Amino acid sequence: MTALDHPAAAPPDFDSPAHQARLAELYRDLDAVGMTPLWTTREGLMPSTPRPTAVPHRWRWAELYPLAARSAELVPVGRGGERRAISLGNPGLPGDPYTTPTLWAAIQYLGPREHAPEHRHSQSAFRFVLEGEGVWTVVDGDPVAMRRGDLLLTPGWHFHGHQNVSDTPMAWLDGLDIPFVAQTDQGFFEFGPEEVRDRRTPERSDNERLWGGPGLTPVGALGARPCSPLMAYRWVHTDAALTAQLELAAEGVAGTLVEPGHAAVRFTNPTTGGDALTTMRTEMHRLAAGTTTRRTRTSASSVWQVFSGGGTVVLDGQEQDLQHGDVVAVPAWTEFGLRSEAGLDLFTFSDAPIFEKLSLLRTAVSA
Ligand code: GTQ
Ligand code: FE2
Repeated sequence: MTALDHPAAAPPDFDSPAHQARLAELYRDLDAVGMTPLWTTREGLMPSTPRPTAVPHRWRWAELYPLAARSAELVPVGRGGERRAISLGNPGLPGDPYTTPTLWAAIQYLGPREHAPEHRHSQSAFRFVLEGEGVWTVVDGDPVAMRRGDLLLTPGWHFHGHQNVSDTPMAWLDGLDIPFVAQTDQGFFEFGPEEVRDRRTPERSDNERLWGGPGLTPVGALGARPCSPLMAYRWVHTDAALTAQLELAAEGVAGTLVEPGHAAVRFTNPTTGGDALTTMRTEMHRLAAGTTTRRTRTSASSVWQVFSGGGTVVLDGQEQDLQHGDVVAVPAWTEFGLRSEAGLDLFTFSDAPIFEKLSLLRTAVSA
């Protein structure tokens, strides 16, 4: 007898009560040993395009700042809590203080003469200064001034503490990869000394003296490093670069802008030309008056802060107006566009370097 001699087995009657009962039993038994069938979960696990739980969201600086100031009246800054930093939690990720699944954006506030103790962690961090001055952040013993428009880096595992040497409070935006590091179990943390070790307040930090010359690499320190050795990107340089891009474009020089009316610079690691930090991309964008950008999507998630001017952000077709200091969360694959009548400067950071390194990053232009 060959296999062909066997009559075909009658197909089971999938709708019969007996079949349904056995199926329910199967699902219960699979669940009991922690087995999950792909056929019931494929669409959620493997969508055709990203389906973030995080939602597009805008926070008003005019609301954030007074709340941070109230925290300073009521909560001291010191060992344990470490920082008077208040995260902007995405409404789509309730219960987690995450701005996107990978990024932490927070407002940090230091009152007059206050200091935040030194520590180090595997998470990478930066500070972007919307307004004010008077705080020095001490990175591995090197005091770095924080002033309006500056981007200050604290790459992973560098000791850092902040001290306000002035008689006025100062607040700024912190960006960290806390959610990415937490969700992948990569967190390491160590306390440093309680007191900020170096209370000098130099105009220029050691790292800026060594690495801050335009296109000048110290020959005694050649070689690629994963993170930028330059800890401060000063507004005077950022502003001049954006101004020049728009001026040159107006003079007819090709290839200076992202698109008409839209200038941008990326903060880079001078030893590689790549991103300044390993896990976060940082950029400053400028829209000339009367500019509407094209609409794009990317599988990176990002956060934007209005530095100056105002305008409108379009997130999956929904418009939100933007004012001084407002912060916007843009989840993966959200259609994103900007518009400004009077001109707009925006700081932004994203998790793009992570996904670029893994060949996962995708970008599309929709209009
Ligand atoms: O300034 O060192 O927003 O360690 C979160 C964690 C800031 C900081 C934050 C931190 C810091
Ligand atoms: Fe820190």
